Formats: sequence, structure tokens, C-alpha cells
Amino acid sequence: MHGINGLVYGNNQGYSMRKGERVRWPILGMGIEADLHSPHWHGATLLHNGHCLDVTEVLSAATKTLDMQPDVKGMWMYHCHVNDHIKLG
Ligand SMILES: [Cu+2]
Repeated sequence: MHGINGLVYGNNQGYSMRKGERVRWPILGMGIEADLHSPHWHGATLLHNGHCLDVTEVLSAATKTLDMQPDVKGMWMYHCHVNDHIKLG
């Protein structure tokens, strides 16, 4: 199983934020050396070490801190792009 904030199979109820709000995303990868994750934020971009992105990679036992300031309203998907993580929840 693969989860976000400990929740699997689409049980995460989502995150809410306001347009223009400064949001910090701490990312932590867990698992074995084969567990690479590629979180993807639809609808907004983030800054990491001066680079603008909407998808990144995170290895097991690695962390990243990304900053977001949403500039549009809406409901956006957030998920991992690794195929078996999508299929297994
Ligand atoms: Cu993943």
C-alpha cells in the first residue's frame, strides 16, 4: 500500500487553502530503496531551491520542503505518478 499522510485508497479528504495563501509542503518518502515517489500537484506550481515545478521526485528516507502560493481558485488533484502507487491506492 502507498499513502499520503498515512491514508490510502483515496481516503484522504483533501487539503484546503486560500488563493494567495503561502503554503509549505514538507515531503517525506518512506519505504525501501525501491520506493521512489513522484508527487504531482495539479492546478498550482511550487518553488523548490529556486526552481518552479508541479511534480518532483522523493526517494525513501528523503525529505523536501516546497512552497506554494495558489493563484487560482478550484479543486485540484494531488497524487503520485508512479503507476503501481496509483493502482494500489
Ligand atoms: Cu508514490
